[in-house]
Amino acid sequence: MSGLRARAGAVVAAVSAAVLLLAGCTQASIEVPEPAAPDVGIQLFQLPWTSVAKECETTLAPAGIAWVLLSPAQEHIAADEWWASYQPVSYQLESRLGTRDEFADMVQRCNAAGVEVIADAVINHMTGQDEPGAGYAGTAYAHYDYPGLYTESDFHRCGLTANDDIQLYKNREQVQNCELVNLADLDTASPTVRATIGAYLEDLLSLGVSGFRIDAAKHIPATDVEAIVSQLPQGTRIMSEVIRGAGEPIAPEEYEGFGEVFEFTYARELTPPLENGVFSDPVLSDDRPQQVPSEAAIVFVDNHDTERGEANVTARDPQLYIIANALMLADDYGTPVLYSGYAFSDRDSGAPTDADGRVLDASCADTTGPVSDLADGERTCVQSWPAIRGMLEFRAMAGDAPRMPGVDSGDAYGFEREGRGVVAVNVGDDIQSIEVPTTMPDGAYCDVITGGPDAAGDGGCAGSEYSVSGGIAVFDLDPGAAAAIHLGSRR
Ligand code: ARE
Repeated sequence: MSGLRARAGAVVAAVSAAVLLLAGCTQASIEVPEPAAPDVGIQLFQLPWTSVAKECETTLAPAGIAWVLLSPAQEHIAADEWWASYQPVSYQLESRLGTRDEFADMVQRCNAAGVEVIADAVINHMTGQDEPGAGYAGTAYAHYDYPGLYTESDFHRCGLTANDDIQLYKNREQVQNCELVNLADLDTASPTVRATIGAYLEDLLSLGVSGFRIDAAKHIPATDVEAIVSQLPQGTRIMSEVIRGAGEPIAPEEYEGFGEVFEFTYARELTPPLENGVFSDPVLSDDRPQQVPSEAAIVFVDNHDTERGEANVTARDPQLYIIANALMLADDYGTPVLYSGYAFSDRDSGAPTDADGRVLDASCADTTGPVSDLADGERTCVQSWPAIRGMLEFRAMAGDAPRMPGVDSGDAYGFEREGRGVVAVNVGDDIQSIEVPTTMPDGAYCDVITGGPDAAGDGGCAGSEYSVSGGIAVFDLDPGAAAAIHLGSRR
């Protein structure tokens, strides 16, 4: 926490200095509010612990990112595919992403930099292989071998009765259809299994992590997840992965009582207008009938599953990706988590490894990108993109200011965070002008997506400049452009 406060303080100092520099300019100086504490997270997919530590220090903390979501840390099957990480064989912290010591050092360094760590906890299942064998990375099979491993709860999800359960329980062939992609389901109703999972989560907490993504939470009854996490210290952050599915009986709302949930509907509603140019409030505003309340929602443009599946907008189209992320970061719904992965042409391909199967270190430059023609395995490094950095600043400046109704003009769309900032995007093929009502003071503002105020501090803009006059912000946007101005980016 102290790191977060220190960082917010540094931003205030920088902004005040900028305001002082305005003396002598033609624009009257304005009072710039204190930026809000960072709340945005980032998923660093399949990044080794040594590299995560470095990113916390060199890119995440400077960008004002509050927390990092890791890939699973558990010992897992030996396989080249990235999803080997989701087939644990033990609760030891030894994986292709690093050793226990490297994990502990990473958490300590991230925390020291003011970045909290959220571990990806795979507690629904162990590996899918029937017998321990040569395919395993390690030798600890104790949990896989538990009697009562196969949960009855998943049978109920398949519409089976208790009697069916008893029969099916004995027949591995038949139960497989009720398990998540043939993975050996843990009996999370069992006190022994709960205690073992609890001990694993406590172990991670003892190393300094702040909370957990509960992988495949939808496949664990909410009461079981609650029973496990309620034993953890107060303040442990819990983010359940419960993919909302049309017509499915298990919904994220069941998991809201004891933490946050990933709200998959957000991206599903955010991205179609970006492709067809038809924006309609309130789809992008506060009134979101298909979504959990804002305080329970973790929102994202894509993640490691959806960039290989349902996501229409990913880093493969950087321009549209910036637009989507800009709208998400500018908005007041949910807690955003950015996604930073690697380029691939085969959905199964793991991140590049050394001869021993350990994922290679990778680091992102200070501020650069996006690079649109990445080779397979190269990292997208969204945390380094100046556009993303600018939007994180915008979000800090917007604070808790209300999100005003959106306006559209042709293929352009924009909205204000009342009195604090305005964002506008153009998803069409032509230059588009859009006027967004605002209560921001008249003046010339630097667009923070194309670089914000000049680094030289001479009152100029590194990129585009837009003006506010008489309660209207006017943007002339190139095809595929996004723009954002805020009180701290006034010239
Ligand atoms: C792999 C192979 C399988 C094989 C299995 C066992 O791909 O063919 O049967 O191993 O040998 C990841 C990969 C999987 C991989 C698995 C284990 O994505 O391909 O299987 O690791 O190595 C549902 C769940 C949701 C889950 C998604 C993938 O509800 O929880 O499926 N997401 C998490 C992680 C994944 C991970 C797992 C869970 C498993 O984020 O990365 O799988 O730990 C609708 C439904 C959703 C459903 C979704 C996709 O939207 O509403 O419930 O999500 O479709 O099917």
